[in-house]
Parts: sequence; structure tokens; C-alpha cells
Amino acid sequence: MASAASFETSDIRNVVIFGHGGSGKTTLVDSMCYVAGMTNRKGDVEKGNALTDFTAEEVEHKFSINLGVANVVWNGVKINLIDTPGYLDFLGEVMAGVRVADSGICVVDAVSGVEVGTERTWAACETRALPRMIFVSMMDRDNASFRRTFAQIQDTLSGAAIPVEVPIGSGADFKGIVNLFSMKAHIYKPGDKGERDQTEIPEELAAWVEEFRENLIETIAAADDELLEAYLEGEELDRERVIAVLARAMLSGEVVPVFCGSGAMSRGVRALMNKIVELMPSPADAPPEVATTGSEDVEIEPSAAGPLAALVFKTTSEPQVGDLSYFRVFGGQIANGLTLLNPTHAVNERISHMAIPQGAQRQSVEGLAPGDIGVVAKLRDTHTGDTLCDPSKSVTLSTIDWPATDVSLAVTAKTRGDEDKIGSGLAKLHEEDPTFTSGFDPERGQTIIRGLGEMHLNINLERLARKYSVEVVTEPPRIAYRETITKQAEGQGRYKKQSGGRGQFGDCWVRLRPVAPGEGYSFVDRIKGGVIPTKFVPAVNKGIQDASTKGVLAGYPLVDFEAEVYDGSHHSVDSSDIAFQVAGSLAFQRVAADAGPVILEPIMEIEVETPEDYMGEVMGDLNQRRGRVLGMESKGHRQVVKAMVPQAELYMYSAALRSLTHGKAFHKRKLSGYERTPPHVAEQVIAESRRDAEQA
Ligand SMILES: Nc1nc2c(ncn2[C@@H]2O[C@H](COP(=O)(O)OP(=O)(O)OP(=O)(O)O)[C@@H](O)[C@H]2O)c(=O)[nH]1
Ligand SMILES: [Mg+2]
Repeated sequence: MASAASFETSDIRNVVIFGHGGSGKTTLVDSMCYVAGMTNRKGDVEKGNALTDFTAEEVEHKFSINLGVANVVWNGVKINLIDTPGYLDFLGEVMAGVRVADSGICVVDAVSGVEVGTERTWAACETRALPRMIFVSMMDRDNASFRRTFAQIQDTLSGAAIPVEVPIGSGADFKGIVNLFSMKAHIYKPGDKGERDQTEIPEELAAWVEEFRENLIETIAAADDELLEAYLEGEELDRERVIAVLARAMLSGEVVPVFCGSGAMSRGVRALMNKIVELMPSPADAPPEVATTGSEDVEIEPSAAGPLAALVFKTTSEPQVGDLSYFRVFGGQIANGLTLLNPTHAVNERISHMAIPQGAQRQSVEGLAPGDIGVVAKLRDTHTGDTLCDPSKSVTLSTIDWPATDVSLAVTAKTRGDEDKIGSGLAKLHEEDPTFTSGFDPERGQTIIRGLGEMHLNINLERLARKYSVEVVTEPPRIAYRETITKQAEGQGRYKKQSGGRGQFGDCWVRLRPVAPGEGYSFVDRIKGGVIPTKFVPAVNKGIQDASTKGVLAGYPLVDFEAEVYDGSHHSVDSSDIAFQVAGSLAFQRVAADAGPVILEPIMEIEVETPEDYMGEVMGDLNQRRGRVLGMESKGHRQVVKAMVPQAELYMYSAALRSLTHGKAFHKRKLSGYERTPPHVAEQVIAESRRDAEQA
């Protein structure tokens, strides 16, 4: 295996590879590494030996789950490739990759074209305005079409997209590529190294090529006044100059060059790497990184002099290997033996045994230049998203923009006695994947796991079983219902106890009144003439409040009401705080039952984004889920439906939506508030709570 020794900042490129699931990203990364001689064999996702799909789950499922880092040395430049999953349940990994890359390559499959995952990961790059290229992959597959795919790209991804090469043939006939800069054709030789012969452009492609070529040169010329003038004068344009202008136009997002080829056959890969080196920004060309000292912003320069700042963007943990932290250096020079500060957790970390990641392999290094990516083992208390810096110059880099997690499941141990292991195992999984969270919810009495989709949760449970030997069963999370009252009512709560010694006496008259949703609880003291001594009134309040945590219908917290205590009596010896507390609680139970109690259910506001073709199915399904559509708006070729849907009806919704729309729609959700359940649902909820109470 070739090795990636120390590289200067200007000779480094950090490129995130992103796109829809199955578009060929991992295969492309593998192919680049193989063609460049970094690896001795070409890996294959299907065989489970692709360079950046190496975890047990990836090998089993045959798609990427974690981001993976590999590097290629090409024309004297080290290209760090961050392969990301396309499955949107793992969007967090894409966000992490985008955070530390200076540019990106969007892989679009020439057969299925631009898909929902392409658009969403593209949008993720937009948040950091990363300069991008597009690689149209799978040109060797049946029904591949560069023209059709390019038209979709222009339509849905970027009007700035422009081909810099075009394919010769497609499907089984895909045999070469025309470079629109050199206007030479390259025909591939047999073999899997993507070697090629240079020839003239085939006659039948001449007109097509000419059209694209003109388009390309005009677009580039338009980005630079001098170049445009030369072009209009009909001068021969200097290649160096054209490339420099193109690189600048890419940096500002004015131009998105489009390439094509086949990762599986290693075709189009050399040209792509040439252009990564020529066009993509090095960390030195990237916009300045801003960190904070806590009180002020500081610019982190990608130079050895600069304050040292590195961001941990991935943590993995494997039984034989231990914890590994992947980091990118933004400024300063990092070397073994240094002690760095993690300002977030106020801990010093000693850097030793640093390495350069090459898929699952690691090559030891002594130090890394500013801008480079490395991996370090066994940090004490440093987590994904944390900064490592010089202890004498504490700075914190902005962290990773994690997507919201909104799908949850409840889990219980399959084997008795494993309960404790669940908690620690789940916490370890969160370390590796910050978008996976968990915790015990005392109200629901369940351990809840949360993530971006059902697939995301299931994969994490597979990891839990494999790495921490804990098997769980899943069940729907209980719904956190609420209760409230709908009309005013009043009544007495009286507590009297006389059994030997000192007795207990408390007596209060209480009025309960509904208030607007969300207003919560309030208490009004209208006692006159000291019928309840002032010192005992707070006890009445406490009694009511405590009792309201268990509503009178099904035991869910009763919310949004006002309690007024307006009469009562006391006993000079037997009255006490406790007695009035009990009286308040008795009054609550009696009065709430008369105050028209109802069950409230959590309502989610959801946004479903779907291609127009599936609108009928999506709307029909929302209807079945007691959804109330608030509105629709179009977004390109897609529709965004906003609706209010009871949380109880959204269990496994992302999976249902996926099968309903063949994976082309997705949704986001957030809690909107609570609403009264329809009577038949209320009856069910009440019946269930009775059953639970009987079983308990
Ligand atoms: N014929 C052909 N097959 C390809 C090509 N690139 C990838 N494949 C196959 O397509 C499937 C998906 O490829 P991957 O490289 O795993 O795609 P990916 O984009 O990494 O997928 P995710 O990690 O799920 O996002 C695998 O079976 C590959 O062998 C290609 O250029 N030509
Ligand atoms: Mg992959």
C-alpha cells in the first residue's frame, strides 16, 4: 500500500462524497484509492470488502452507515475522501462530513437520476456553501443516460451545473470520455485500473461535444472580464487561465462542473482526481474558520503559526480497537506528544499514536499539517463535535449541525438482569452516533430510544447486540396523554382522623376552572375570616397540585386549570399541613370528576415532502391517521404538505411513508401541542389505563 506522508496545507484537499443511497459513492472512493495505487485490490460493496464500508453492519447490509475516511495521493496532492451514507436515516454522518470538508462531490446515478437523497444531501452542502462537483456514476449500466441525468441535475440541483466531459456510449457500450477542455477522446483499455488511450472525438459525437464545449467556455469566460474579452475577440484561451477562473467560480458556487464514469469499472476516475487537484480548494483557500474564546471570535488560520484548533467529527468504538477519534486540524500544527485542551469538557488530552485513516486501516504519523485529517486513539473525555486546542489559547470551533431526531421506540431487555447493561450500552452508542439518543422516561415508565428513522434505530439495536451483547425487544412508546377539565365545578375536601393520640383535621372548599390550553396551573386564595388559617393555605395548594399529576380519568397529568380555595374549616389542635394537603387532594379528586374531565393527546405538526405523483397516496394515508391538512406548497417538482397529526397515529410513519412512495418522500415533525381526543380514542385510553392498573 502506498503511504501518505506529511503534506503541506496547500497540497491537501478535503472532499466529502455525498448523494442518494446506492448511487455509487463507496465504490467511487474505493476505485480512486485503487487507481491511485493506495490499495492493492479493488473492493466491492457487494462482497463486503469495500474500503470505507467495513463495520459489521455495513458488511451485512451492503450500504454505508458511518462516514468513512480514505486518502489518495494524486499528482503530489493528498486528497482526503470522506465517504458518507446516502440513506437519509444517517444524515448526521453527512452533516459531520460536510462540517470538515472544503469541497464536495455529489454522486448521481445515471440510471435513476436525481433522487430525494441527492437533493437533501445537496442542501446539506449548501448550509456551508461548499464548492461542489458532480459525478454521474454507473454509466456502464443498462438505461444509463448522461443527457437525461444532466437535464435533471440542471433542473433540480443547480442551474450552475455544467459538463466538463461527456461519455462515449452508455450501458454495455460505455467505452470512453471526451474531455471538453482538451477536446480529446479517451478510450478505456480492458482491465480495472481505468487506463486509457487518447484518440480523436468520434464523428457521431462531434456536434454534441461542440455544443457542450461552447457552453463550458462561455460560462467560464463570463466569470472573468478579461477572459470574456479575449473570448469575444476570438482569441485562443490560455488553459492555465481558464482553470484558474474555473476554480474561482467554483469557490463562489457560480459553476458546478459535471463529470461522468463508472466507479465499478474505474472509468472517469482519473479525470475526476485530476480535477480535484486542479480545481478544488485546499484548506488554505477555504474561507476562514471562526472559533470563539468564550468572549470573542477569533479567526483560525490554516497555518502552523495559527492558534491550534482541531475538531473531532467522528468517534468509533470497537472491542479490539477501543475508542478512535477522527479529527480535522483547522489551524496550527498537531504532533504526537502534545497535550491539548478540550474546552467543552475542560479536560487535557495527550496526543499519541496519531494516524491517517485509510478505511479500517491506520498509518501512523508523527504530525499533521494544518488542514489535514487524522485519527487518534483513547482520548479520555473528548466526544464528537468537541474542539482540541492549545491549553494556553483556549478556542472552541463551531460544532456539527446535527439533524433533528424525531422517531422513537421503547425498548426493554430480552433477558432479565440485562436492564443495567441496556443503559450503558445505549450511552456508548450515542458516543459513536450523536443523532442516536436514549433515556428513561419516568412518566411513561419506558426506556426510549430516538433517532432519524426506523432503520437508524434498528441498526443501532443491532450494534447494541453485537458490541455490548444486549438484546432488546421494542414496543411502541407509550403516548404521554394529558387530561384537562372543560367546565367549572366546586366541592369539598374534608379529612378527619381520630385514632388515639392527636387527630388530623383539614377541610377545604375548592372551585376548579378550565383555562386556555398551555396556560398551566394557577392557585387563588379567597379564604375570608381565617376559616382556614393562612399558614395552612399553601398546604391546600400543594395537595391539589400533587393530586393533579394523576388525572381522574386515566391517571395522566391534569393540566391547564385554576384552583380557587374559597371556604373551609379548621381545628385548633388537630389541623396540620399534612391534614390540609390531604383535604386539598381529596377536593381535587372530587371536583375534577365533576368538571367535565377529558383526555388530551399530543399533536405533531408534520411536513411531508413528496413528489407530486404520490400526493394522492400521502393525503389518503394522512386522512386515515386522523390528520388535518393545514396547507400545501410546491417546491420544484415536489409538494410539501403541512398537517397536524396525533402522535399516536405516527408510530412507524417514516417506514410507511417510504413504502407508500417507494422511498421518494420524507417527513419532519415537531410537537405542536395537545388536543382533545375524539370520544372513541378517549374510551380506549381509559380502558387501557384500567387494564394496566388491574395488572399492576
Ligand atoms: N454497474 C455499476 N455498478 C455500480 C457502480 N457503482 C456502484 N455500483 C454498484 O451499486 C451498488 C451501490 O454502490 P455503493 O458504492 O455502495 O453506493 P453508495 O452510494 O455508497 O450507497 P450508500 O452507501 O447506501 O449511500 C453496489 O452494488 C455497487 O457495486 C458503477 O459505476 N457501475
Ligand atoms: Mg456507501
